Amino acid sequence: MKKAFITGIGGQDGSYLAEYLLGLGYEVHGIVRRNSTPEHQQSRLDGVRLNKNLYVHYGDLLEASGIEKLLRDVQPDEVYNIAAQSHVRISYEIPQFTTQTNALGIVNMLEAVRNNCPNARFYQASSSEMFGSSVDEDGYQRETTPMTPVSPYGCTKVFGYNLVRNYRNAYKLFASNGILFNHESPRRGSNFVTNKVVKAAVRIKLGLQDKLELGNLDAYRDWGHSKDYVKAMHLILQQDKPGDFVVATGITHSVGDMCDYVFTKLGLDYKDHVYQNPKFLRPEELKYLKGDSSKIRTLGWEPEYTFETLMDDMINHWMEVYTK
Ligand code: G4F
Repeated sequence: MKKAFITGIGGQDGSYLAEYLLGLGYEVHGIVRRNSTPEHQQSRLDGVRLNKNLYVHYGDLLEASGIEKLLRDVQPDEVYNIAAQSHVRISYEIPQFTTQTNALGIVNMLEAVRNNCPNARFYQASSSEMFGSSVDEDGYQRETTPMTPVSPYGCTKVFGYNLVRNYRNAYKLFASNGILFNHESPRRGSNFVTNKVVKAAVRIKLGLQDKLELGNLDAYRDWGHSKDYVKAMHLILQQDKPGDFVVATGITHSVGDMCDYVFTKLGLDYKDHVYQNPKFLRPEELKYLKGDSSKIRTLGWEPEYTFETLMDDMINHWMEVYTK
């Protein structure tokens, strides 16, 4: 039985990845940070909580000795580093915490692997936010596109990406980067724009609120479904050699287009309900993302969800929450 170790197992990607790996017959270990409301902390794992092959431990990327001990005891075959301070706008409010978690955290993880399970394969959750203001002439970002990040979060992710490449070359670790474009689902935190919009639109439809405040409606994102993207993470670690892989749908929509799709689907006009609040603008905005994922598609990865079926999944989720 293969063993996987997942940081951030309680999050959107971590929980879908745990379900996927348990389904493939893995023994899955993961860490969650202690907080004062344990009822909510592992709610995304409700579907697999009783699985006898799932082990959830307390841990933190910044608690290096704890990570070292866990990896020494578990001896995983695969390590997925998904934990992060992942909210871009909030990274401007807490840049030091973001840097510690996302940058020092990856140092701690790579050192822990190197010292305790050097044959484990290591996946790093790198991000399209690393590209920042760079777009190739044909309008896509790909593995070769220069990285010019435009947020504290993006800068920390470039650091992690580079360190993974450095440890791969210096210590011959099997360490790979998945450069994932935005990926969403009903499990997305509702302070990210897709779930914020879908949840509010459903509440407006049901008469539970009447307006929605957003930031920039003109930014473009390449949105896929997290369920498809965790399969790419696993695939990246099944290759003969480590490497760096863009994971994206190749289709981009503006935030305004996304609002239009969601509100129209519910029989509403978003222009009657959406207002701009400067509080949700960013000091520097990443304006445009569209990924070329040809490299991973040659390995057999293909998303099952489209933008429309992704949004429909989220609409159905919130409808169920508010009408059951
Ligand atoms: O949903 P978002 O907050 O995602 P963002 O900033 O693109 O980051 C996500 O994707 C990255 C991959 O590229 C990940 F690395 C990262 O961890 C995270 O998962 O914002 C999307 C867009 C932005 O342009 C933002 O300015 O939506 C715009 N937006 C407009 N109004 C808003 C809002 N975003 C949020 N969160 N809240 C708003 O009210």
